[in-house]
Amino acid sequence: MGDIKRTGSLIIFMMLAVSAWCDSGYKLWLNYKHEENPSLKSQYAFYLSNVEICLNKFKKEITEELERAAAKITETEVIYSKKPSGKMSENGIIYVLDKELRFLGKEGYKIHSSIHNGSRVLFIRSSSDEGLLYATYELIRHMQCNESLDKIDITESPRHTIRLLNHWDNLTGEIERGYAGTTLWNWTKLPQIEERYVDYARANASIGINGIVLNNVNADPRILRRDYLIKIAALANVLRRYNIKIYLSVNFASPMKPSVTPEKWKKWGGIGELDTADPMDKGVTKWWTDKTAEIYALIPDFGGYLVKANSEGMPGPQDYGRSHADGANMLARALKPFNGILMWRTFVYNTDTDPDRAKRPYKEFVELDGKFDDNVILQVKNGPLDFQPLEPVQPIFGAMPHTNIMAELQITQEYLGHSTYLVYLLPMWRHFFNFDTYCRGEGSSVAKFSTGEIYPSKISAIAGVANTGNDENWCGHHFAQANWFAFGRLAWNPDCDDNAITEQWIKMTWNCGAQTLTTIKDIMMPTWESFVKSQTPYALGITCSAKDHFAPDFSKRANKSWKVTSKAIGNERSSHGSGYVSQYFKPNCTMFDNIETCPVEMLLFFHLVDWNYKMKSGKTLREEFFEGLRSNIELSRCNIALWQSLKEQIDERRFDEVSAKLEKQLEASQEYYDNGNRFFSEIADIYPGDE
Ligand code: GCW
Repeated sequence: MGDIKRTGSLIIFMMLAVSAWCDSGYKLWLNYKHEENPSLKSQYAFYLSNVEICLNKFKKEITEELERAAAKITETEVIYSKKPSGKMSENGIIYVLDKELRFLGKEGYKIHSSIHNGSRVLFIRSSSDEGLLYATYELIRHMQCNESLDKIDITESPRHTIRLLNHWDNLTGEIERGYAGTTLWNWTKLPQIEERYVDYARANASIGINGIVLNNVNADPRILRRDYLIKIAALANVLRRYNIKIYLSVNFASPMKPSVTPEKWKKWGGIGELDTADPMDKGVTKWWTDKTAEIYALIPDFGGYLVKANSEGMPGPQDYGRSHADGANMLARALKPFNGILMWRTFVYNTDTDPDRAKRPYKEFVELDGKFDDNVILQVKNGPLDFQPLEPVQPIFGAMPHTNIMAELQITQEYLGHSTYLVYLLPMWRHFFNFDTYCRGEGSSVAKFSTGEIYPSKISAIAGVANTGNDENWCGHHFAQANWFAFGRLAWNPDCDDNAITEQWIKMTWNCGAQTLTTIKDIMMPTWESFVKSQTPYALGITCSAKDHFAPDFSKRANKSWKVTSKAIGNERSSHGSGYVSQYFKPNCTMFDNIETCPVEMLLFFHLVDWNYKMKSGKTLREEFFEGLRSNIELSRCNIALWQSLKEQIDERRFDEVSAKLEKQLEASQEYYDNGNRFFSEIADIYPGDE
């Protein structure tokens, strides 16, 4: 008997040890864990022992999620109340569809506890099924974060109506700028469904994402072929269960016969029968109308199209002497009868437009204000260049009052160290959202603009370029999961509290221990600023290699992306230079124009500055600049030590994997520094430049 007991305990011990070691990060922030605090554990169990869920279209998903959470957090089963609605006589949770809450919008909800018939009841109310789904994740989040439910009183509604992830996944499997394996979409097996799709949908729903663009903006026309559409429809059936719509990136030349596709687009070909993709051609219009109807017949809640046109070699209306508006409206009209939207990217930088690349998107698009149909949204990258570690806000935000505009942020770390560096992007996005555009006078922040507070008639939407792949932990780096999480939470509400988001992520992903919380926050918070100082000091511009956007290549970028001589460094975009500053509203244009009032972190984006320029710190630019270049090395070292201090608090596998990443990051930081330091001290000092 004793032996059996011992063997049993040994097996349990081994299972626990293996599961502790085996935490692969697959569960992300939905990593439900046993609640350590006995009084909270029994409180949660108490509520979960009497749950009444009204009929709604997500009832199955809500039930399953509550059960999954209960099994781990409280280690109990959810018990469902048999009483009819509102008649509950013991502690419990009641889900109510409540039309009075319509003012919270289609996805808003309320969670509040109250004494009801003498019992403590948690009411989850929404005027919509969607709200009940989102509220469930909020409720579970509270449990994961060790918060009491007894006095809970939350009212929420999303500030962007459309909250998207954009996948840059190719049909061939690889992901453009993806650093976490290959695509999640198994095109060979689809329409067969994999469990991973459900987990992907759950993760997104838990942070409020309600749409995904499935494929790369460098779009392969084959995505619109019927065989692919059938596969996509199967995927849509899974995602719909979590309130997620599918959108597709489409290639403007899709209607063309492959044999007539011009040489420059040969890479793609077309999938149609036409000799042209001219948006004014009747055959082209009909092709898109028919194709769109075919999609909606298969996927009735299809979201719409995303288009990259006349950019980096992609076909577009300008190839036929037509404007962006002509191209966008033609597609928007095909989508209109089905309430679909057309997202048209403003990421263009044709050299003929202006010698200063930063000026090009604004120059091409702002003059088209008012010319786009009402279901067209321009998708605008946060900065004027290209997802650099730091750029000023793209001046198109606020400058097109008669056009729908949405921001495109990048979650995947294309220019921010791929999945080798731990860089937490929330502070970068905060910088973006807080910027005051002054488009309607003071207080016209990007957050207000983006959420439709400034132009309320506009569609409010936001997109983040996804950092997911088929790596077991989804994002390549366990800490890159934080960027996916933070993006979703900001898309839901760009004014939410940064500290709260960060703490939630840490508690949900790792554990609620005080040491874990403070140490991980200390690790994450300075990472973006440090990265900027080392790789894009004072918003200088691109410093990495053109090949991979990772390795350092200061010398190749010098005097192409930015200027440097032995006397000065930067970009002259003031009124004495390219005049880019004039694209901003007053007083931003004058603030950026004057070297003394230009925000220091943006100094080299706007000005060519003498190396001996006195900075606010009292040091010269040269001194500060060189110090900054070292910053990633110092932070990497410090973060290695901080992480090591958590050895006892973190499960073994994830601990080791993060340790290995941090070591790699240190090596990469050293290499970057050496390249920059060598270039600036040995070359720039004697560099003649062109002055
Ligand atoms: O920065 C560039 C990237 C391309 C990307 C492009 C874009 C999808 O290097 O890989 O293409 O931006 O945003 O269209």
